[in-house]
Amino acid sequence: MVGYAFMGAAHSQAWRTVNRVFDLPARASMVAVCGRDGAKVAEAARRLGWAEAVTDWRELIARDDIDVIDVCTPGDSHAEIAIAALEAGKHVLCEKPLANTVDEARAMVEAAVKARTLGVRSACGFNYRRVPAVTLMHDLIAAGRLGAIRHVRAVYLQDWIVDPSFPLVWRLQQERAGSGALGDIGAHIIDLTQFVTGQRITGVAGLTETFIKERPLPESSTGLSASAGVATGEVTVDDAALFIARLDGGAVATYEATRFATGRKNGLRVEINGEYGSLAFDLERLNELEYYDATRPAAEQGWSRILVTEGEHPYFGAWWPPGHIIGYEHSFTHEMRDFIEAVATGADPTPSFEDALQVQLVLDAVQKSDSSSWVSVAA
Ligand code: SOE
Repeated sequence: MVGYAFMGAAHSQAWRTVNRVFDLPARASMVAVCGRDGAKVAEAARRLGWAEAVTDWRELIARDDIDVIDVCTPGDSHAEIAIAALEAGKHVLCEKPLANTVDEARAMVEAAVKARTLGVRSACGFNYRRVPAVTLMHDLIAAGRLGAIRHVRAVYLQDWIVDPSFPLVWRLQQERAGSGALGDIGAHIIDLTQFVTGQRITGVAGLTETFIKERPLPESSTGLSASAGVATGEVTVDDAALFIARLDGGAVATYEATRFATGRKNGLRVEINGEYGSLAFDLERLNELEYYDATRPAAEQGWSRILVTEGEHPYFGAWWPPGHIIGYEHSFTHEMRDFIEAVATGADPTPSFEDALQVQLVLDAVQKSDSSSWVSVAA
């Protein structure tokens, strides 16, 4: 694994757990973790359960005892690491968004396509697909339970940078992160809604906003927390991004991704309205799926809450008895489960780099459309 901050910790938890919960055709062994600071990465290896710590990712891809490279670094190094790893014959799991630009994402797809012909696999880590309630949402829609999809309504709301004195961490720097709320959390709802509906976004009209244009430079930072220094710097990404979209199956959609939704910590909500009913998911209640079945007699219609913890539900059979709920980290365990199974059986894991490139194209389209078709209202 390359990188060991927030996503590195989440992935490590999943690698530690996956073979203890799921019966799989191969076992993950946590050979080595890489980070630039020798002392810090050694401490992270001990804490997260990696046998060794190294400071140059090239060392990892040169080793014969490593089959998989898990890329958990900021977006500016995804392309270089993933492409080199694929060329060295390593299977690659890369955090989202796939890259910082469409060009980088295209180069990654090219490497992935070449590697695939040699049996070398790759996937992008859109973990929320693997929340059982989200997978169930996908399965119900694929089974035709909603009929034609009319509306997709998706929001991803956070508030961790509302305070203007919160430092300018890498997620707020365009050269490191590519974009702001748009790529970091907007990418999740783009992937999730396209996954559950089976439809792809064909066009968008969007707007982005950066509310706080200058922030103190960080003195230190880990994950989403940081301490501020005295000097300041320019915020070069969006704080919020909103867009409308059309999907190729005829649905229309609204999306909102923001880090300024005061009081909303990690509020990912999606509602799908179809011909025969609706489904709704809220990450803050991730064991539940809301279902409105409009095919029932009028007198019996109403929203129902499915507690997605039955053995019959996606992934759940391997966990606990019904009603014994799971959380955020389990989505990563499921991601590793599916990745290991695909790699070990010679199949292509999903979402592929091609799927992730398509998300990148949507992000790019939103940025390009930003305010370009804006119509001012007369005073
Ligand atoms: C920060 O906004 C973040 O950690 C994202 O980078 C993750 O992808 C998301 O799952 C939670 O929020």
